[in-house]
Amino acid sequence: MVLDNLGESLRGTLKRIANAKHIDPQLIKEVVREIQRALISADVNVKLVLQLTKSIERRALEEKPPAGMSAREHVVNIVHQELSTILGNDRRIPLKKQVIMLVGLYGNGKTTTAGKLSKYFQKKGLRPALIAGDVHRPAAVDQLRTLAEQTNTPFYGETDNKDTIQIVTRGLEKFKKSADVVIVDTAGRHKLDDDLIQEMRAIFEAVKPDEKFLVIDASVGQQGGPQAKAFNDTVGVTGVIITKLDGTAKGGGALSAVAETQAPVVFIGTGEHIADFEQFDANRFIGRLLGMGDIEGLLEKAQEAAEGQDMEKSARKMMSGKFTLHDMYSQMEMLNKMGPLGKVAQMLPGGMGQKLQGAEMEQSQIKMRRFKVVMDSMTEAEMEAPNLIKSSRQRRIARGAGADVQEVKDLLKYYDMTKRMMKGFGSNRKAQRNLMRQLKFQGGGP
Ligand SMILES: Nc1nc2c(ncn2[C@@H]2O[C@H](COP(=O)(O)OP(=O)(O)O)[C@@H](O)[C@H]2O)c(=O)[nH]1
Ligand SMILES: [Mg+2]
Repeated sequence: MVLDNLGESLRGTLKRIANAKHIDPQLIKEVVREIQRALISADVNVKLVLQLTKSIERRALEEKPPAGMSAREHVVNIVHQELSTILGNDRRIPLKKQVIMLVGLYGNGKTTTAGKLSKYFQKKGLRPALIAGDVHRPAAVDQLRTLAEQTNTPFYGETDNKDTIQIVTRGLEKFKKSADVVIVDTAGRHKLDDDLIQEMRAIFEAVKPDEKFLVIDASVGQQGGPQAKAFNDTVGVTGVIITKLDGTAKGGGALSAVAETQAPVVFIGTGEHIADFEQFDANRFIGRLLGMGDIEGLLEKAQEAAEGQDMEKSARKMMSGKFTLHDMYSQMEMLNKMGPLGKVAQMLPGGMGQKLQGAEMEQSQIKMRRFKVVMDSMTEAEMEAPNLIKSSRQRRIARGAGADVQEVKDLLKYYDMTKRMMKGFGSNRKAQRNLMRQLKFQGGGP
């Protein structure tokens, strides 16, 4: 696996957390030190490592685990989140008709990557084609032709022509109809010099590629950062492909340094063979490093724990007939989260939602937002027992919310109506089940 050593030490560290009887400051300190060691030996920038581990330590000591999450899971989750911020910065390439150009320094893996990309798109059901735009070395055209044959990809190249733009233009014309994704390989240099910049710019202008991928060899380590930045600043890249992540201890350096430049990593190369190539998904990548089978599940759990449980609890409470302004408030938030009001309203009894349409719907959404502002200037006691709110309190609340008294009255009227409706709803089993199912589906509770 990529970054084997890093992964091994991180997994070992997380195991310690998982096996610990309790999470105490001493353990967290040790764990943080281990993570530091692991990252530094994977060549991640020392300053970055210190920042990251400080943040892990602080959060692990200060933040309370969200409801439904154990202290251990919480710490693991923090480690994952913080690692994602330094190694993660990905971008998904749309599966559509497009022209992709590969740029980068000599020997970094452009031509090989062209072949790998072709295979990748084939697997996704798209028709790729390859164009050889490296005219400086005769062998380059043959190298790409061989890759094209290996992958059964239509190919265009000219061996006795030095005019890259002419070649590429002809190639594009040839594949206009017959290919979905045209991949253009280009020449490199030993460094990013004026000649290379000129050539890239001229080709960009002629080709107008949808994607400009910079190919970087992971063994440059932290130098990958300045390289990505230099290319990005001079010609603009839409994605970075980091190659040779298989054979180097410096992979962590390259990945984190590139992430820092804000240029998104789109693919990684993990070997010389066509198949040694994968889409870069920061979350999954880190999950694998940490040896977590279902990191996504854990992340979702973290989010839902915070939101979902409250949602379901308050839904049950509302239907039981106990219904305060607090409940109405969270109900409004819940409806917001559940998306289009219309869809939710349709689940309500008596089809009362179906009458709300277009402008009316918008109106009622604005009104809800206003209501929340009004409720924000109520006291706890008033929220719990709205019948306390007589005219002098109404005036005070209105003033506090920058509303007029009528709005407060409207809110109270709406509250009464909702309360009555909720009671009715509570006795309607089928609608109840529907709502609970929907809450669960939307990410509510366990
Ligand atoms: N181990 C490994 N080797 C790679 C990878 N990608 C490319 N290479 C090798 O790197 C060398 C240079 O690759 P090439 O595609 O010709 O680079 P270009 O000059 O940028 O076109 C070749 O020997 C490739 O086999 C990779 O992901 N892993
Ligand atoms: Mg090449």
